[in-house]
Amino acid sequence: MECDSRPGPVRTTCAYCGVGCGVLATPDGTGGAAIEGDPDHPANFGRLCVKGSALGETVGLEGRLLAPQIGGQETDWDQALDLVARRFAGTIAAHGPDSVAFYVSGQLLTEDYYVANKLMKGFIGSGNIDTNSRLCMASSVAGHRRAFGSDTVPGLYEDLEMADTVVLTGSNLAWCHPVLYQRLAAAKTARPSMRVVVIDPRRTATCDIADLHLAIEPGSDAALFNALLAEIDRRGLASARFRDHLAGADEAIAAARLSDPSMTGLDPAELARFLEIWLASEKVVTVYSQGINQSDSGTDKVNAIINCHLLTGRIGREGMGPFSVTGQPNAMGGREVGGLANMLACHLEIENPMHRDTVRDFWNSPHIAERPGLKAVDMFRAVEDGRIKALWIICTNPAVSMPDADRVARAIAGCDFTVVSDVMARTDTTRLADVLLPATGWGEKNGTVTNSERRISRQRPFLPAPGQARDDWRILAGVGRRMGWPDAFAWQHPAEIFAEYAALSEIAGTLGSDFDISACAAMTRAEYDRMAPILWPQSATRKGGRFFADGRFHTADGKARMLPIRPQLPEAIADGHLFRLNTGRVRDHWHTMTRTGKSPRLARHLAEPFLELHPDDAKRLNLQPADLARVANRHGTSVLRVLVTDRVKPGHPFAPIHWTGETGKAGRVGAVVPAAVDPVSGQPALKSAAVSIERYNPRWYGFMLTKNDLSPATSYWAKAVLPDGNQYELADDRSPDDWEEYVRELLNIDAQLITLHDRHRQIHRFAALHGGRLHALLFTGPQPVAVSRSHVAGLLGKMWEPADMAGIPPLDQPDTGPTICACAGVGSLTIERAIRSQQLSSLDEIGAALGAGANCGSCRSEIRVILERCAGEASALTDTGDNTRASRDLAEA
Ligand SMILES: Nc1nc2c(c(=O)[nH]1)N[C@H]1C(S)=C(S)[C@@H](COP(=O)(O)OP(=O)(O)OC[C@H]3O[C@@H](n4cnc5c(=O)[nH]c(N)nc54)[C@H](O)[C@@H]3O)O[C@H]1N2
Ligand SMILES: Nc1nc2c(c(=O)[nH]1)N[C@H]1C(S)=C(S)[C@@H](COP(=O)(O)OP(=O)(O)OC[C@H]3O[C@@H](n4cnc5c(=O)[nH]c(N)nc54)[C@H](O)[C@@H]3O)O[C@H]1N2
Ligand code: SF4
Ligand SMILES: [Mo]
Repeated sequence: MECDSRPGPVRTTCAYCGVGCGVLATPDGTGGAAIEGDPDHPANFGRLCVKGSALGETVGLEGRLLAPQIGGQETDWDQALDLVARRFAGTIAAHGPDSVAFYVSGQLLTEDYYVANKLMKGFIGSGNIDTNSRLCMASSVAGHRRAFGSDTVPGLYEDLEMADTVVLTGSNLAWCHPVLYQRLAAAKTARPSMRVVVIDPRRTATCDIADLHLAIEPGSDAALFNALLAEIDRRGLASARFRDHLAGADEAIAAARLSDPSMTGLDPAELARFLEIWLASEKVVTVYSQGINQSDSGTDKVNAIINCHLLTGRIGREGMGPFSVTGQPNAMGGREVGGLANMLACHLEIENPMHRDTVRDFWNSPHIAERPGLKAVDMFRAVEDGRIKALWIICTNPAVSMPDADRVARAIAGCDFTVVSDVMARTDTTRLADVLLPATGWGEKNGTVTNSERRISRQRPFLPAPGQARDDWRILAGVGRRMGWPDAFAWQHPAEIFAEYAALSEIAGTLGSDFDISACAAMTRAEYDRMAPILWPQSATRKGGRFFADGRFHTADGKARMLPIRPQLPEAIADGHLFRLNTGRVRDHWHTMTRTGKSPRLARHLAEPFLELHPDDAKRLNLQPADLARVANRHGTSVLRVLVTDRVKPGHPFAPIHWTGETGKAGRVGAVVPAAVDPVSGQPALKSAAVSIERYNPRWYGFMLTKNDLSPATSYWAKAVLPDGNQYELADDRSPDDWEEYVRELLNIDAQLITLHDRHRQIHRFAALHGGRLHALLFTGPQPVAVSRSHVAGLLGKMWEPADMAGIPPLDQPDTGPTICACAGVGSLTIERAIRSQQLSSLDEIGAALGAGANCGSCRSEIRVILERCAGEASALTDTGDNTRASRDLAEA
């Protein structure tokens, strides 16, 4: 174990989003850890969001994969690695290097990523390594490379604080980059003249601090930024200083003039206001994320944004620039090491023969990939049709997160040989593997990550590696050595990998690469262990800072490229019965929930997969709040709880991406997302699936709590973890003949069963007791079950009382309502009551009275909605952001 044994907290970096917050972890000696924000880390200065604060709840060993498995049987590392090396080598010998592939992840550490890339591109000699960053950052990478000649994020986080105008487009920063959002919100409070514009077809929590929200027609961002570009030109606001540093300006402006601003669906006054705000101040930052990238014209959208910054010269100086925020903790690091199928390490290019030779010479490798490998969607197609016969999936869950997810899952299942490295034993993807390899996870791993502003921070271990778990780099190196390259994969410590990488970056720097961290090449292991967060570049001549203020870019002629953009909306949906499904994230969960799903605190906010549906659509479909909807197309089906809200536009429902086969029966939205991709970047259009929606009419609905972990045999279920068990939303197509027998089977227990039947109303309630204590509780009925989830969740394990069967708190015990503030555990009804009884009128007063919203601040926008509702401004039900609220409000009615 390489655990930092000094007393006191270990400095590390959060496991989740690309903000890359510094964390102080103090192990509790029993496998857990106390977590605090690192006050000295320049990303967060001590702040953490709710996911970061709850990290300590997710490091437990429940569900961990602790030993290698072959065909479902535990084995040892030698057996497993020998088999992997033999099968990969055999496949390559018989079918060539392109018959194998790695599919990796922006959650790997840089050192892991470097080794995977070296093995595939340098030694196996194929470009077939791609990453989930293809689903995430590829359009930004392609847009940067087209404009700047390199994948460079020019600015820094502090630019958001220094700007006079911050535009957030396709970004729900409040929920997805919460600490950066908090920094922005604080800057705006301190300097109220600052303007914030949010561009998103949905009204999200991010709109809370917006002076202007443009609910544009989905996919129309390029038309909006083209309108801006044309206006910049019309008003003569092009930068004279920058003119000689740009190529393609005339063509870009001509294309912008031709494009039609009405595509955005905005009324002219809104559009004019946007142009006014953007043009009024020189210090503008335009932040963008998946609403831009995950589109079939994602790269064009990126360049439409960058065009405006280039033409005005608003780039690379304090408080200005285009700013693509990265999603995963090491999405940026993966781009740097060449994790994408079309890149080499250190931002060198696979298409460039000199770059290829340089990397091959440096690695002293037998080959180097001659051409880009298959991008994620194509890679799984090649797995499907047998061109790829051996596949290694590392640190990602493609059976859930890829578009056309059912097809991807079938392809993986059908592959001759699939290896999956994960920290968890049971995921939708591990289920399909021939060989499972246990990786060390956050808190155990040792290495570096790079955040959205190019800051490299250390992740340090503070827990021992459990069972036989090994670091991902070590697993990969073990296979490399076994495949016949002992010297190239001989590292003993991640510091050695980092030093090798830094040395390669020095050579890359001489070839003109922006990514040069050669100052780290001579770092000793002790220095690496102590390394403070640094911004790249770090070379003899440059230390950190912004890029491009001088107008020098990484293209052959040094000029930036402006691109002529012809905006394209997603293909029109001809069939009037179809909807355009938008997908994205919720505040308290991380992707496929393998880690956040372990935290009862994080499960309280949104406990079930849901569908945000506009009231007009709901009416048309005869759907009431808390009904279930079947969302389908020819690719697959998903069943989701209906949340009626005017946050979304008619025809454009929204569903979260987090639910899987482990946490639900049919909540995987990837099943209905087609695999259409952006032609330049290969990034899938994950925000606009054409789907049909219909009411799902089960025979009965149920809500169940149990101390056990079950996969109910009902036609619908969704699970959320409780401190002392699990809760399940249920529905089924068949009514049992004998409820009691059915319930015993469902609960899989032999316990005392207390029953309550109202056969006339078809309502049945069951309590299963062990020694008088509540082991399980089940409520069923012909309508969505209306009980107070927060109340009954607290009953598990307590002595049973008849009142428990009511499902609502007794009169002397006020109902807390669904959790709004996960940090302080405060529910919506508690907040409402306090507002009314104590006449609270501001977020600060609520924070002082209840603690709600006073810690990480992630819930402040939801609290504000409750405040407004109490002031009689917003409608009930539709606006708290909590789907389970829909069911519970029925109870209140
Ligand atoms: N809580 C939480 N935070 C996370 C993650 C998580 O799983 N949970 N994941 C991390 C990762 S990997 C990523 S990539 C980031 C993603 O961070 P974001 O990109 O901010 O998150 P999303 O919810 O995917 O999508 C952002 C918004 O794009 C909007 N949108 C959809 N179509 C369009 C369009 O055509 N134009 C515009 N302008 N907007 C559109 C959606 O309505 C949505 O609100 O979050 C990171 N942070
Ligand atoms: N419809 C739709 N689909 C989407 C998106 C969307 O907005 N809409 N967003 C896309 C985006 S931006 C992203 S980034 C992807 C994310 O999608 P995924 O990458 O598939 O999601 P995760 O749940 O983060 O998967 C990480 C896996 O790695 C495991 N793991 C965690 N730590 C380690 C480790 O240290 N080593 C190893 N070996 N394993 C580890 C986890 O248990 C988990 O199984 O989803 C994409 N899919
Ligand atoms: S904002 Fe939250 S999830 Fe993102 S790095 Fe910081 S603490 Fe982690
Ligand atoms: Mo992502």
